[in-house]
Parts: sequence; structure tokens; C-alpha cells
Amino acid sequence: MVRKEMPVQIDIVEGDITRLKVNAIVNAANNSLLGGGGVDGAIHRVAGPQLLDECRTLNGCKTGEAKITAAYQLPCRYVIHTVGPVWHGGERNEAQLLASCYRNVMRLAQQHQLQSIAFPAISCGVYGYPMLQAVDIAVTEVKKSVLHNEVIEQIQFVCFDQKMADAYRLRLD
Ligand code: AR6
Repeated sequence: MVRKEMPVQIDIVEGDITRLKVNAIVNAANNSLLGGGGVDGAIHRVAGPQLLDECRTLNGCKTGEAKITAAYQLPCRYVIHTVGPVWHGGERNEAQLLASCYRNVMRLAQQHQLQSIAFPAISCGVYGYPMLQAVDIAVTEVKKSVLHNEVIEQIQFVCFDQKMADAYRLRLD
């Protein structure tokens, strides 16, 4: 099915993803799904220990895949955990794996009939993915996915700093 109605709103937001009252925020997690630093640490801190309890039942997550949980003390409804690739120079399937993160998150969003979703810049922190290349993949995959999604209304790309936000602006203009 191809989307016919109103276009999806795509926004660039500077700030902390844990504050957003969207249907789902995306977590840039690791294979264990048991927490870590960066955005993962922030999400677990705000969600509280019940999130970790639920994550323990999921048996981890492969790189490029995604799993959904409740959001507990966070203001959003769900957290979609995905595991981006570690950047090794670009010859280890990094681009395909990062694209697969965005596609699998959007697939879960469709399955759960989500209207709004907020993404951090997956793999762009500790995992070292080059910013402009990651932004290009994020925007390309999300725009492709929304064409086949009748429910989604708003996508937010959440940036922790201005440099990241500028990279999205450049790509979306
Ligand atoms: N809100 C929005 N963006 C954030 C926030 C926040 N609260 N905190 C950080 N960022 P990273 P990765 C940005 O390192 O590279 C964890 O330990 C950050 O500036 O969180 O995918 C996991 O457990 C950067 O642009 O994720 C994994 O082990 C982006 O989010 C590993 O890090 C992603 O940075 C995953 O590494």
C-alpha cells in the first residue's frame, strides 16, 4: 500500500530524547540490551529499573535489528531498542547494518500503529559512525519507509548538539 494522504512531518530537534512525549523513542543500544552510556544510559536512567527488567527477558538484539518495550517512567509510550554497527572504516557492512536499524524500527512502528517516533543519531556517538554518512542513511531509509506507512504522522531526528542538527538540516533542505 502506498501512502496517499498528508505528508509526514519530519523535524530536527535539538535536545534530550528522554523528554519527548512521542509514541516511541528509539534507543541506540548494544547487543546485550542491558544498558550502557550515551543515549542508552539516559533512557534507562529516566525509565527506571523496570525497563532493565523487561530488557532482560529479550535475550539481547543483533546488530541491525530492533525490539520494542514499554517506556515506564519516560513520557513516551514505547522504547524501540536497536543496535547500530560499530564503525570500522566502512568495509564491514556498516552502511547496510545502519540502514537495517532504521528499517526495522520503522517496521515495528507500523506493526504497533505508531503515529510519532523520535530517533537519536544511531551509531554516531561511541560507535564512531561518520556523521554525514549516518545522516544520509537515516533520512533515506526513513523517507522510504514512510511511503508504505499509512499511520505515521511525525518523525523527529533528535540531536544532542548543534553540529549534528546542522548535518540533518543540510540533508533535509
Ligand atoms: N538525547 C539525544 N541524543 C543523545 C542523548 C540524549 N539524551 N545522549 C546522547 N545522544 P551513543 P552509539 C546522542 O554513544 O554511537 C551506549 O553505551 C549522541 O551525542 O549514545 O550508537 C550503548 O549501550 C550521539 O550523537 O550511541 C552502546 O554500547 C548519538 O546520541 C553504544 O553506546 C548516539 O550516541 C552505542 O553507541
